[in-house]
Amino acid sequence: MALLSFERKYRVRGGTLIGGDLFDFWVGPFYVGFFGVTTIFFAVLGTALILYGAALGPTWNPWLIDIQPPAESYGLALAPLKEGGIWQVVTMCAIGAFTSWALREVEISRKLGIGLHVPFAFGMAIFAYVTLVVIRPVLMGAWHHGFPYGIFTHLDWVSNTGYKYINFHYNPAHMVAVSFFFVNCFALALHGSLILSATNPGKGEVVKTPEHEDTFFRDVLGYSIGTLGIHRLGLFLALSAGFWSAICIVISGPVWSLGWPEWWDLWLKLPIWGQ
Ligand code: 07D
Ligand code: 07D
Repeated sequence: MALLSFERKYRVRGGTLIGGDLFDFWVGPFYVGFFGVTTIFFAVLGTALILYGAALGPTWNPWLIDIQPPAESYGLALAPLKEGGIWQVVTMCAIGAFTSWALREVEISRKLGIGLHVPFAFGMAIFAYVTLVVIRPVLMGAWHHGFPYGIFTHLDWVSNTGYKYINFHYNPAHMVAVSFFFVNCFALALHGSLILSATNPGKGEVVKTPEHEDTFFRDVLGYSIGTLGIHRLGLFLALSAGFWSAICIVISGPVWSLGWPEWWDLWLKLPIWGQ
């Protein structure tokens, strides 16, 4: 079926979460919906505030523009716009825009009658972001602990926060998260190359079936996870990377405030070494 006739069949009203038919229409290829409108609202307001913050700052160099969170003395209170308040409103706008985008994905999935896997997956990225700028700062008692919005300054934050815990590599949840990121790359390399090897043949050759793909892995490893299974595994690996990232940062401070190398001293404190 040509893409356009397929789209015509599925471009029907319904499936919205809020607002009924009010924004249930398309503009060109884009579904609008209530959450499309709220996404645009928050994204435009947030960007305008970043531009305002940039105008107050010393540079228009896009790499160096920097919107800092409030000083620690403001705790969990609202700060004046020019003293971290911009960061606070930008954070609200970012959460508003990301959540609206996820809910727009839910509405589109409902219209198509497909699962909610895509919004769920994006939800994990939102969870990691909210952990960095809301959950951990709240647990530590000050918005100050959120990361600044700037291409280079957010790198400074990651580095400084890492060194506060002496060697962030010793954070066990960071180890799990990093390993998941690495295995994602490994899995995508295997999956992408396998699919291309079977479905993008040389001139004059026929496209091969999934049986060929399964057989390749059975011959190599004795087992093939299968066509559906590989996507389940891929989603699990990707969500795990984001999940363990959120865990590794939320425990840094609220749960463990010493250097991460010291955490491993628990080994020496195990009762089996008892005096
Ligand atoms: C490829 C999907 C497309 C997304 C892209 C990002 C913006 C920001 C903002 C002008 C993989 C678009 C970027 C809209 C413009 C202004 C003010 C996803 C893809 C292309 N980071 N980070 C980058 C964000 C955090 C870290 C690049 C966002 C944490 C390190 C880009 C967030 C920590 C490095 C960027 C966020 C952290 C980067 C490329 C939010 C831990 C790099 C991103 C909302 C997670 C790399 C100069 C990329 C770099 C980089 C954006 C959060 C660490 C600017 C939007 C606080 C160590 N980050 N980041 O490709 O080159 O992602 O930096 O949480 O080395 Mg970051
Ligand atoms: C937060 C992004 C959310 C994005 C959203 C969407 C837009 C729209 C529009 C494109 C989570 C944004 C969308 C803006 C764009 C258009 C049109 C993703 C988020 C909602 N580390 N480390 C991690 C490694 C070191 C440190 C995570 C490796 C050092 C700290 C990951 C190494 C020290 C923190 C990771 C390494 C250190 C982390 C990041 C190697 C510094 C965190 C991934 C090889 C001296 C952060 C939740 C992530 C974290 C984090 C990997 C080294 C410190 C596991 C591979 C030793 C302080 N590090 N790290 O979280 O866990 O993605 O954040 O050396 O806070 Mg680390």
